[in-house]
Amino acid sequence: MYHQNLEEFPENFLWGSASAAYQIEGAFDEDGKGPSVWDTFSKIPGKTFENTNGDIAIDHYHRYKEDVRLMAEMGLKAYRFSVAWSRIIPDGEGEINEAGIDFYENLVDELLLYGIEPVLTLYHWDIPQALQDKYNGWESREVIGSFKKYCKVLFERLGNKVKYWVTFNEQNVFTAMGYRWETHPPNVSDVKRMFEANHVVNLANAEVINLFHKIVPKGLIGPSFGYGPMYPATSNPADILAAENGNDFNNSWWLDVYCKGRYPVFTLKQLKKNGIAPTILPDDEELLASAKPDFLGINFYHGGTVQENKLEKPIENQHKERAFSATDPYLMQPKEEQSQSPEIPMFHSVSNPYLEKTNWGWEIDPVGFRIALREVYARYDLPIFVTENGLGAIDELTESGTIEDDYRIDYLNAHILEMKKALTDGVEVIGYCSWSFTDLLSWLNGYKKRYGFVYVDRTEQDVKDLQRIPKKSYYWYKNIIETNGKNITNKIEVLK
Ligand code: BGP
Repeated sequence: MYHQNLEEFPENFLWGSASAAYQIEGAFDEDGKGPSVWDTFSKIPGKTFENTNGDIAIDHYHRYKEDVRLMAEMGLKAYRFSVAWSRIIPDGEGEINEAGIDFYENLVDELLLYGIEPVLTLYHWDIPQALQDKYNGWESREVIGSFKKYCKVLFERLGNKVKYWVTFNEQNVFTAMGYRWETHPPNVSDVKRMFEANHVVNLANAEVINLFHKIVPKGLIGPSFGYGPMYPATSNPADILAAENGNDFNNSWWLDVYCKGRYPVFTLKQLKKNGIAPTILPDDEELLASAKPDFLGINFYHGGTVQENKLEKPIENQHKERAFSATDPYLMQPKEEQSQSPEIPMFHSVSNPYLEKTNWGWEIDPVGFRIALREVYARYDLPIFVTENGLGAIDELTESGTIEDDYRIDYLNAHILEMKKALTDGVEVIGYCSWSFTDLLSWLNGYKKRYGFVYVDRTEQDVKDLQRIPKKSYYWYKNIIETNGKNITNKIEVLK
């Protein structure tokens, strides 16, 4: 669809920015906080870039007022942050830690003082270590009750101040990284366990959405999903089918459950065939169908391109040693190997020749952002809140003390322009949070990979003074907010 004129953003559009507790707070054991799985996992040598961890991070816990002041000076309309469960209930299910609640209440009050809408994420990957040890974390249904207890505390204490709530951040990412690729806690590689844990998270998501609607009837709640459109590598119908499979496996597997209350048929059947489908009890279906999110949070970084899998070779990096051949069809594989690669008969991932990549190899795809917004809106018919989008890059502090991050401005401008087109197409987008406001700890890439509008002066090993320095992109976004996106055009004018 080509539009000669783009519609303006709605007056109350939530121009925001996002963060997550472990990536910014530090104070990992202060004021009664218990350890989370990330406190433990990041201490395993070799798991993170230069063994970085969030013990201090950017010390937001002690400097939140300074950070909020910078948000206010920028004119930010919304700020998405996450609550560390183990600050509120240190062992995950027992005593409530008032000091933890106070911290978030103070943060919320500070935001409201400046007219910034708080957007609270309940779970951004940091389950208390005690629950991991006692129950095996998300693999046990016991944890659903613990999560409900924690959420109830927040609903009751902050429900009158916070309107927008996110249940789980990128369930697709933390379950895959944690239970399949051994790159996040709990450091497991087992797809059967991944699908089981994922199902428990689905149940927890449904339970807390229902609980929220009872306790905070005027609030709005939804999950934040890491969405990527799936492109066929060619117009060969076999590749189109592969892209449909890819979409089913990578997106609908979660979004259908959130919004329709059931798993997509084809992927579920495939998993059952391989003996790796989750255990779904009769009451589960009723629960999943009963929970209705008010909006969908969409995090957008990149999509993927796929082709028919002729079973001639495995998906890149998936089978480290084993090679497939045409005479060695998938169904002849030993059960254990089949179950480790559920995608193999469905699609095969390839690189997209039309897209450039970031320094970390992520495809840059602004048009894909518009496609993502349209696909999600058309399929689920819910307002969309973009809860993350941004560019991870190496930023240099110049001798004159500035950060000239024009590449980030280009990236954000291109994406916001496509969002404006999606809006003109007819998608209901209620807000946009860039990732991230300040620089912060990248889960696996330390402080080298930066996303913020505000530079934080520290390196992996040297905490320095953690000085906050607004980058060029800070002033650019300030202007975008001031003009409610009117200056988002094909021509970039950087204002300072
Ligand atoms: C998303 C996470 C964020 C953030 C972002 C950038 O998946 O929700 O928490 O980390 O990705 O990721 P990275 O730091 O790995 O580049």
